Amino acid sequence: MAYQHIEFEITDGVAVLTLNRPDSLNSFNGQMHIEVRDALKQVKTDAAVRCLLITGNGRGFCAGQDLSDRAVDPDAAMPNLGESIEKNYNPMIRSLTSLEMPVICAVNGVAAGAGANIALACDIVLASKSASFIQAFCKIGLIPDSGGTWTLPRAVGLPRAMALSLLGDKLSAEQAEQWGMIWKTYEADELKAAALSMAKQLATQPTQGLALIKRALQASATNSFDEQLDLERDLQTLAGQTEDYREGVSAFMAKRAPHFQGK
Ligand code: T3D
Repeated sequence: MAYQHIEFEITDGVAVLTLNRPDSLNSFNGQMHIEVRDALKQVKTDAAVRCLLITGNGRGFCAGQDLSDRAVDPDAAMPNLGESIEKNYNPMIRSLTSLEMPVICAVNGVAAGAGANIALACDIVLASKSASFIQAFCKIGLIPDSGGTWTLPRAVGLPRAMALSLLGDKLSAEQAEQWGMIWKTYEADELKAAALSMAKQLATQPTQGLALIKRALQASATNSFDEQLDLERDLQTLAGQTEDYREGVSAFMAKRAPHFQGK
């Protein structure tokens, strides 16, 4: 598929998906959803891809839904937002969280509405010091979606999640870093290189093991301690059967660098 609103390339085991509607701060229209869906399918099915990096072009990361696609004319029928979420946003978020590889988000500028929560659905969130996060939904009468009502309280605690969601205030990336909502901030001109370097490094690691770590940590949100112990046993069984585990131990014993193949 030829892309109009995203850029997508795969190099050295890393897929880089760049949102590319900078004039509207990379907000999502229907075509962009189709393109992101297509790219995520490639990431999932191409065995050569071992890490995904998502970022945006221009001064914003993503301003959520393109509001110019939403009817506000009093004579027009109201859009069914539930349908939009069911068809577009939820499958995208589920694709990201279930990808069996690390997903890095490099937030290059403002991340508002669904844009903020797409970032929070990624495994490691890096941001430019000039970036910000806005749960903008309340300003237009909506509720946080794209998983935000689940990820945000877990990332920052209920009191902060509640205030961010009810007030719609801008949270600076540096404050988000201090709160532990994201991993790290960088100077604006260093962000993309740092994110790519991290992605390339992760793409050389035991991909299946990393995917199992991701699965275990995600499950911890709803499991009891006992259930989590059982899950660790089961996932460690799987991890212990990978070629990369064998290689990791062999390399350690031989005092050489490991060469992981993601198998
Ligand atoms: O509808 C469904 O399917 C349900 C799902 C909903 C998910 C959602 O994401 S709902 C939330 C939608 N997003 C927002 O409410 C955020 C709207 N944007 C803003 O509040 C502000 O743009 C920002 C705080 C993000 C940034 O402000 P600022 O002052 O830095 O930039 P700006 O001037 O407002 O925006 C720059 C341009 O981008 C501007 O266009 P122009 O005037 O230069 O031609 C602006 O209209 C455009 N833009 C920004 N966000 C959107 C947008 N155009 C369409 N849709 C947007 N979401």
